[in-house]
Amino acid sequence: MDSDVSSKPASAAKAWIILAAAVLMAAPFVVLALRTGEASPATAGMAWIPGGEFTMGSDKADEKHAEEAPGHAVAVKGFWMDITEVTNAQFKAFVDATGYVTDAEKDLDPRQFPNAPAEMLKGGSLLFKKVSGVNPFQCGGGNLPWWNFTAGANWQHPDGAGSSIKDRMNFPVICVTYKDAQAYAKWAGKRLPTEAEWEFAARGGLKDKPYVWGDEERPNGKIMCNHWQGKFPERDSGADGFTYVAPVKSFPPNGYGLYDMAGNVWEMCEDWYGTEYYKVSPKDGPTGPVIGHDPEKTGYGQHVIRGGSWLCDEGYCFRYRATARQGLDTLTSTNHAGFRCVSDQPAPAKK
Ligand SMILES: [Ca+2]
Ligand SMILES: [Ca+2]
Repeated sequence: MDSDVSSKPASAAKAWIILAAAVLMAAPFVVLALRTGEASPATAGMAWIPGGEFTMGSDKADEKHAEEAPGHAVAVKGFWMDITEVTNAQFKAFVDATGYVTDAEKDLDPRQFPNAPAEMLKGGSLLFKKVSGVNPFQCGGGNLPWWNFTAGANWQHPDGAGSSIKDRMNFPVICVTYKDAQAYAKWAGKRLPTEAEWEFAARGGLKDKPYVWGDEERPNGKIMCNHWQGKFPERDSGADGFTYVAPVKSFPPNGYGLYDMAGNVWEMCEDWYGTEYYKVSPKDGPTGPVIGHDPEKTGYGQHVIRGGSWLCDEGYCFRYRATARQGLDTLTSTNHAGFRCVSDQPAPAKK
């Protein structure tokens, strides 16, 4: 009995000593991490993007990519950015913690869409399917035959009902909408990047380069991102190693340590999409047009997506370039668009 009584304070004291020793041992590493500007827990998996002035967009844009012109001076403040696209594992953690249900998992309200056929009101996403004998340049607007609304396709079942992400936890989450991306960002204590922040970060410290890695599309013959090789939308040779979404970090990072800023999946930005916005954009911290309504395409507006995807070929899309931009219908989820987040946590201490 005596030994029991005396051992309790003794073991408690021992535990405290071990704890204190652990804290003391860890302290130098914490101090070192702060000094060298490494991420704190709030910025784990993120890189500090220092901010600065740059030329956003390009004066060299051809008529197929006129929305990238004109090149114009923009300044952004420093911020943290996820080094990868948000993965299925990360998105699952959010859903597990909150019970969040994505847009693609919900049926639409027929009162809200009285003219839509019943099959279009089921929850689902747009999935890409190869099509033969089509000239993509002759397609446009709502007539893109390689997109198929697939009921039952959502982030957990990205190839449709019965498919699974079990073996794709390090792939970017897809089949989510802008609203889903915003909800994730809020839960994570982060936000979506503005389009200007995204482009500044994508350039990785390089100046006026067409690609996020430099001047040449294939330096020394090497394909630098996950995109489409071959005749779109018919045949993808997969010369880059992938004919679908790739796991994040499958290609080298840019100058800021960010992966897949070109290709893999398009990345949603906070801004509404405006094809003419660069003509009127302010210089300091632009946040996009007030209304991104594009009546040619949709009545519901579009948000900016950046970086291109595994579906971008060299001839038709060609949007795995630093200045490329596109709009995505705000209510639409697809299997070529995801997102990454940024954070306004304090800048790392100077070395
Ligand atoms: Ca590919
Ligand atoms: Ca990407």
